[in-house]
Amino acid sequence: MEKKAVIHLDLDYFFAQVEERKNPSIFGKPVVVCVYTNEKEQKGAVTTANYVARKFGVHSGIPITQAKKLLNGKDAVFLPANYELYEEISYGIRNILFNYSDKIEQASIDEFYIQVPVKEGIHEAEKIAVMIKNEILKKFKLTCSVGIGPNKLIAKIAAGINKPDGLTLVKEEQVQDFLDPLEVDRIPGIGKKTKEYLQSKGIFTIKQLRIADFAELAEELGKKAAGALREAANGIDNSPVEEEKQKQISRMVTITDGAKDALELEKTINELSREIAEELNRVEFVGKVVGIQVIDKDMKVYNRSTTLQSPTKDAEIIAKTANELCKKFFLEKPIELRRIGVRVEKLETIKGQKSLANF
Ligand code: TTP
Ligand code: MG
Repeated sequence: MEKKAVIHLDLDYFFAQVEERKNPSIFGKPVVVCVYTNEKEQKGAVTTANYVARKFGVHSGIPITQAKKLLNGKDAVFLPANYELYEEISYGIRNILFNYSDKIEQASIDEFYIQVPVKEGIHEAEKIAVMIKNEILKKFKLTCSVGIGPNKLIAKIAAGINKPDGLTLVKEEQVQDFLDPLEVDRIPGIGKKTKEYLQSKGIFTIKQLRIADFAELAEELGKKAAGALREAANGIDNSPVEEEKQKQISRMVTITDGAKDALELEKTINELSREIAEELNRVEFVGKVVGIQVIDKDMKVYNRSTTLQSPTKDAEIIAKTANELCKKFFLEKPIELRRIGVRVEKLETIKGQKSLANF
């Protein structure tokens, strides 16, 4: 059987880090990203805070009023959450990952599992993780933390060990030594309540959980929950990386200074469209939506798309549609372009389409 490793990737203080990149002058200050329920009274909750703010006790979920008290006189910056931007970046990161593996599971807006084949050993996965980290840093100027392990559980726990900008590799034979000294709430799913319950039984570390009296735990937590805890404490996790069906094919390039005029841009778009059409042909898909992604010099991301009359894999149709979108975009927003991408979405198999046509 082919050997595999799992990489878990989690962006560091995601919303707040994006805000720091967008506005470098706030770097170094406590930054708190908020969702306001009442704009006037500035009430609501903290979505996340950067590490400077966390030092003062601010974290996800606390009321904004409490964060303001904790950061009183600290020159803190409170910003409203800009979900559209975070979604765009999340989408861009997901696209990067598809260059390294087609087995990707997105677990949240800033967390991904990536399954990679390793023939020679898990160090191959480490190399891939380093390349991914570098590419995310280069394209989005964002750091993330990655964990590499024989399964999803170990990869996820490992990713949380050295934040921010961490990389933690756990080989199969190291799993138990890695887990044993950790506190029980490193296991995903163990929240405050379970932690307190376990502590009341004298169970603080994963090792203590591993050797605890299972019958006693099962009696109080239920057999299923206790069984899950025991498996986790032993580093066992057989859940697969839930591969999503490929929803889109996209290509993107950085625009150098020489390629700023419309004609050069058109050539670039034609080339990207040709590459996408080749890929569509290879995987035998057609797509109904053609989109462009435009990133400006400040990293701001814009997406525009059009639904076609019928699905296509034709380079010329893709190019024509993308060029029209692009012209329209620049008329409406004359930005300084850094990167341009073309994508085809709402993919369906050619076979499926044929049978539909036959029907
Ligand atoms: P997390 O990855 O949990 O947190 P984070 O990226 O801010 O920090 P860390 O470095 O510890 O990974 O969540 C990702 C984003 O999801 C976070 O930036 C904001 C949002 N979020 C909320 O809106 N509410 C919440 O309660 C949590 C936990 C996160
Ligand atoms: Mg995160």
